Amino acid sequence: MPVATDLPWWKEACIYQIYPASFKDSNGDGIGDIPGIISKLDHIKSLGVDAIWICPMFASPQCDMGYDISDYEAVYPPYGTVDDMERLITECHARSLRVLLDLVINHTSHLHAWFQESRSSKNNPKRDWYIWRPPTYATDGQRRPPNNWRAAFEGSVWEWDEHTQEYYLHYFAPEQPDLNWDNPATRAAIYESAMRFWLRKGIDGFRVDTANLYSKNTQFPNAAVTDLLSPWQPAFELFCNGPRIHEYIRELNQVLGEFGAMTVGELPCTPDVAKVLKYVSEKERQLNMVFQFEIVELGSGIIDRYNTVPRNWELTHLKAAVQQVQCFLAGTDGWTATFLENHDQARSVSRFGCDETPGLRASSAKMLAIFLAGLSGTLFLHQGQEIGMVNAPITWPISEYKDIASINYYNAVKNQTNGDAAALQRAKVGLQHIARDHGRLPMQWDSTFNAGFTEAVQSWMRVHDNYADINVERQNPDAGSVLSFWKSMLRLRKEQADVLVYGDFRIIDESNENIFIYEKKAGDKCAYVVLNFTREVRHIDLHSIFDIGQFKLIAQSSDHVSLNRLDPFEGRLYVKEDNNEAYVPNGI
Ligand code: TEU
Ligand code: CA
Repeated sequence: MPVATDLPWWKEACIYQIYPASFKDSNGDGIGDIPGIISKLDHIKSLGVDAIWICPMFASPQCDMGYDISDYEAVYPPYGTVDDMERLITECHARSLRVLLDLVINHTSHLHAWFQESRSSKNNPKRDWYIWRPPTYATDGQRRPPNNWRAAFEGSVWEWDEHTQEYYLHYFAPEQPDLNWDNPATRAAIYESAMRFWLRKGIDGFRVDTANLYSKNTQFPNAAVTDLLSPWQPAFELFCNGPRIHEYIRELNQVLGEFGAMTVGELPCTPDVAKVLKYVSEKERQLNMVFQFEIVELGSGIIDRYNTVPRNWELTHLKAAVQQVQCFLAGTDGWTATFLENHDQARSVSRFGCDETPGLRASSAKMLAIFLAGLSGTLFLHQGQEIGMVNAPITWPISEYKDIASINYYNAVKNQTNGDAAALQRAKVGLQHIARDHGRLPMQWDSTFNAGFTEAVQSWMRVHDNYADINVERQNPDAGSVLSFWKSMLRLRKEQADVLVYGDFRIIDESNENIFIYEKKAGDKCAYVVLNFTREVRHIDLHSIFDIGQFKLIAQSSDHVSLNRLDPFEGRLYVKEDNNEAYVPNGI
């Protein structure tokens, strides 16, 4: 059984993600801000979480909502000031909440002083801080970029610079030029400006953006042609896990070590367990844990993420993906991060549950809470998930979508099809299902105008029409609400941390496409999580699966439990206590 003092704080933690633009507007300009976050810390604390992760609040022209940073040491003025951030850190620590910031260091904004210098001339001392290449020429004499890679937000990864007659590399938007990590001076400047500046202010760690993208394959080989309609080919896999990546991440970890700070890194396109372990194994000293994408990418289009339809996934695939992430808990010295939502994802109720009626929405939100709270690893909860917020409805026009990825995808379809109405309708269906916008809708605080998010008439992003039904104020006093359910699940997760946070995970019914049952085990202690992932009543013989007489039902999403009959989207958590001494939870 784990002993409290041996454990770092973050293993048993639940970390609450805040999207600053959409959390709480304190001054009526329609944009969330840091004083707004401070005003809601008591709500966050009341959930029973241990830390917050704030998405980028740094100075930025906001081409990609702050993931394009023009000054790491300044705050985006509509969000507040560095002083506000210092106050936020103090106020969090006063409530025993730790603070993680977002570390976006694969690229900067094109307006960052480093890039402005770099692009000013070929012999500027910072020229080599970004990745510049001369053009190539096709047989017809046309100027061509060095290769055929498609950027994450459409178009080529290479942008032509008239002034110095070279291309620069950008894996994301042209306004997000990639830094050259092979240059030691660049790395030193990143560590100083993006990391130590904030670590010295007392933050407790970082969520590390695109943690496996920094090291480039400088040969820049062409990607295989899979999209015949476009000159630019999907290449994200070729962006990842370059030759020097582990050297860089280890170096980054040394900087964090100076401050005892923790990390959770994003690890896209890396399903391979051995490869993941290279990053998260304790003896490698690289990252404490990573976000893997196998679960949240389920049902995404292959060539174009948004080229898909609702519920385009099978439960057996979800099971396999969960297995792949949970396997780090048994027999490795790694760790894992558990999540279903973030600011790049649609709402989990709309994707994995059902948002069609208030009843099914609430049941499936609770079922998903049991599902997540039963899984091992560090748990991440995205703002609004605690009240069961759902995707924007299909009736909203495309103009309500503000994300650069959504807009660029929609425009690409428009250009490729000459504005074909059916193709555009399909694009909208895909976006309504998995656009990043859904996780960015304003937080629903109460049933007053604009959900109590802002007093402005115009919120930066439209508030969901359902805010009078789904909001914090309404759910708080209601013992049967999704919010109360999440609070009780987070409490149970702490009480049963030995088996729920640290236990070994095993799928019981691998081939069942309707019901997901998994077992958690830690020594003599054992738990079973039983989840109906369908909108129909399902029958099952639980006796044939485990000795139910020895187990206690400690969480249930339905009001009435009938042993072998599962309501639509019903979830249950059974635990068999061992007779050992009580578990000592890990304090801050
Ligand atoms: O996301 C990086 C990333 O890999 C995602 O684009 C991911 O592939 C996608 O969401 C599919 O699940 C990070 C940030 O989270 C995102 O908001 C930024 O746009 C991006 O980096 C660029 O900084
Ligand atoms: Ca504001």
